[in-house]
Amino acid sequence: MESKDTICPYCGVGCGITLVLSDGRPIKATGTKDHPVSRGHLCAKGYSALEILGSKKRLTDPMRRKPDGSFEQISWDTAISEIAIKLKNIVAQHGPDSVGFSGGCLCTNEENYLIQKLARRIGTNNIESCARLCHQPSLHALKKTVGFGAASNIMSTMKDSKLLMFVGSSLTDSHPVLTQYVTDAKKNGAKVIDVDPRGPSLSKFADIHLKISPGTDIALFNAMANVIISEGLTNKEFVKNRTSGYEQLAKSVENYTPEKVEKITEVKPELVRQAARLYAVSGASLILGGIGITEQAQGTENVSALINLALLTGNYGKPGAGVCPLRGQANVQGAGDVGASSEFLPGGLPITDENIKSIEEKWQFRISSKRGLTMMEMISDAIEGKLKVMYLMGFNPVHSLPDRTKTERALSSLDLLVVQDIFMSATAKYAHYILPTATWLEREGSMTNMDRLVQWRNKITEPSANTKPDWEILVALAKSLGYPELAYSSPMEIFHEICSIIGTYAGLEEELAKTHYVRYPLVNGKSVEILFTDKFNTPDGMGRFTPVEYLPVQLTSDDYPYVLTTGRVVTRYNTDIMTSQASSLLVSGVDMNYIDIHPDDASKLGLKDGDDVRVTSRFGEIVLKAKITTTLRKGMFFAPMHGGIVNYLTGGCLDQTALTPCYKWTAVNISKV
Ligand SMILES: Nc1nc2c(c(=O)[nH]1)N[C@H]1C(S)=C(S)[C@@H](COP(=O)(O)OP(=O)(O)OC[C@H]3O[C@@H](n4cnc5c(=O)[nH]c(N)nc54)[C@H](O)[C@@H]3O)O[C@H]1N2
Ligand SMILES: Nc1nc2c(c(=O)[nH]1)N[C@H]1C(S)=C(S)[C@@H](COP(=O)(O)OP(=O)(O)OC[C@H]3O[C@@H](n4cnc5c(=O)[nH]c(N)nc54)[C@H](O)[C@@H]3O)O[C@H]1N2
Ligand code: SF4
Ligand SMILES: [Mo]
Repeated sequence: MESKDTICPYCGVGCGITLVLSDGRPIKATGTKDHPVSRGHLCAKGYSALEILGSKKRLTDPMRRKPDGSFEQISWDTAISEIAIKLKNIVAQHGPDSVGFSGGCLCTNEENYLIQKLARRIGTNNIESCARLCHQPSLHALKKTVGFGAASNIMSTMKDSKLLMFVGSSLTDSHPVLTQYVTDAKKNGAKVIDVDPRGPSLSKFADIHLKISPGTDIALFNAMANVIISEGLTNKEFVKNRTSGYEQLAKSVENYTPEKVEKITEVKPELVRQAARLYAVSGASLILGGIGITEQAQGTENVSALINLALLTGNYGKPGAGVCPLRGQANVQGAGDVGASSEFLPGGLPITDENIKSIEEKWQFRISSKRGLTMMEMISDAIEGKLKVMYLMGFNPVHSLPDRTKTERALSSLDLLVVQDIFMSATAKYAHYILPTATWLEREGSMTNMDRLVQWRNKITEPSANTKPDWEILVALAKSLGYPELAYSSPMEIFHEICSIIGTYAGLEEELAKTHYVRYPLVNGKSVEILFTDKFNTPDGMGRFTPVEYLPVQLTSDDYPYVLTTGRVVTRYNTDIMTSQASSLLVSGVDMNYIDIHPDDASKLGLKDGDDVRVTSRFGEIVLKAKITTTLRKGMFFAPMHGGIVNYLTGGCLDQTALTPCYKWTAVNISKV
């Protein structure tokens, strides 16, 4: 039987899928044996990925909303020309900053490059992606301290690690295929520390579980730095030759003794000491960070505090060491790299006069020097009537943004909402125009995973019904708007332009033509698995210590005394649009609108398994089904993000640097219905 390789459409692991074909149609998904990251493995979502293709709910034709709220089918020409005319009129009347775009983290690099170039051609930097909602704080911290916003080491480096420290990650749910590397590491004698107020999700593997009080990670990481310094466990040579700012860092953590910090973190001082010693002396310690520490009021500082630990102990630039953000969506790393960001130009360049000039020379049009609006700013501006248009490619904000009531109000206020999607999402229902896109198997292009692996995804079948690839839709719209700078005839042509514009992607097109995947950046023409072996990417080559203080956020009150955290389960993906169409993933009777409750809280509140529970926050009220479990801390509750209603509760608090929402920390009250 014929087979063809592709990549899983879901998470940032970027697993290789080998499709078995019959008469040219894919009939079965299996793991690609020699794939450099997944090594033949897939999780249930990867195996089920084909099931969504045949879904009756797929969008088939462009649609326009009628005054009564229903949708009518229209032709592509009508849809594109009407959108172009409306866009032009609104820009002429209200200026380019009245328009906001979102790239899609399940779309290719080429599609994200196109949409950000289109936004900037219109004259605005209002272009965002889902990165704002998860690892933008990691990006900020990494850029500031080591000068490059991606994983320092690749995932297979775990086998060389002697200590793996997972922080705010539910790896077995969120990146399940990576657990094979944890097993390898354990076989080689590695120890595992898990920092998470729940779980441990890594229960099979964790040697030390620091069941921290939510939102207090900085205090813990500073206490670990305090132990490392006070017990003389720093790598003195590394600190002297490779870093700057040690004195300030040492001073800043003086007060963070494990004993003082216990009041904040509720972690026993002896456990903090054990963790710090293990981390410092293992010889090869790797930090893997999830969004449990970034979707927080001090998200960026959390990541900086972790990088301080790696710099103190020389855990950079060697096998089995480093700091790696566990990126979320299949192409969130790439979307940011190619410029789907309101604060960075392609290549992660800040919006400065010098950087604007260098890109303008290549693009041959003027770029705005004003920082764009972040996603949450777009929502607020839409409500205030300043933002008139949103153009969303593969993004479902009604379900995924905090404070759903506010998001719904914002989208209802727009003069023009265009949604490019494969399904009728909660967001598409608010659209004036819905543009149906071909799925990942029906178009080609490159995707960049959390491992810095740029993979070329082949087209397997033709676009179904009257759908079109995202890149073709954007090229057609640009043509209708009269922008010859965006006239492309293939994804490969766009990829060549990306490689010529973005320094870290330079040379990839030749390698990709040979192998179908290549790891960036190339150094002397070769892929590098370990970054920063002799210097960091900062202007002076030094790793910068960044002192950070723990700031208590007192969000709970008598009215809202409990902490709700939200996250993932292994069989559902984000807003569940796609996974809800895969019947093999659905267990009958299992609904995602539930809430995990500790048995002690359950008895205090008079709740038992299966009860309806009223959950209220400052932003809304919902009803969830009670699920009693011992994996939680007392006074803390967990609800999956997939069910669709939990974001009626979240809102308000943002990371102060990256303006990422604090999905991991909402003050709530709980009662029996
Ligand atoms: N099955 C599945 N996989 C996915 C996704 C999916 O929807 N489903 N989505 C993808 C995406 S977009 C992303 S971004 C990734 C996210 O993957 P992860 O980073 O694993 O994110 P979550 O599962 O949301 O939450 C991570 C953990 O943070 C913990 N946490 C909460 N508060 C705190 C705290 O204060 N401190 C610490 N240290 N931990 C805390 C939670 O208990 C939870 O276990 O997953 C990707 N993979
Ligand atoms: N409460 C709470 N909320 C959260 C989080 C949390 O932990 N808790 N996590 C946040 C995080 S980390 C993230 S990343 C966001 C995710 O938020 P979203 O990005 O809004 O969620 P997805 O479900 O991934 O939405 C992707 C959309 O793209 C569509 N799509 C899929 N493939 C394609 C394609 O090829 N082309 C096009 N045009 N569309 C396509 C899907 O049908 C879907 O509608 O949610 C955030 N929201
Ligand atoms: S781990 Fe992620 S990329 Fe791999 S099969 Fe599962 S969802 Fe797909
Ligand atoms: Mo994410």
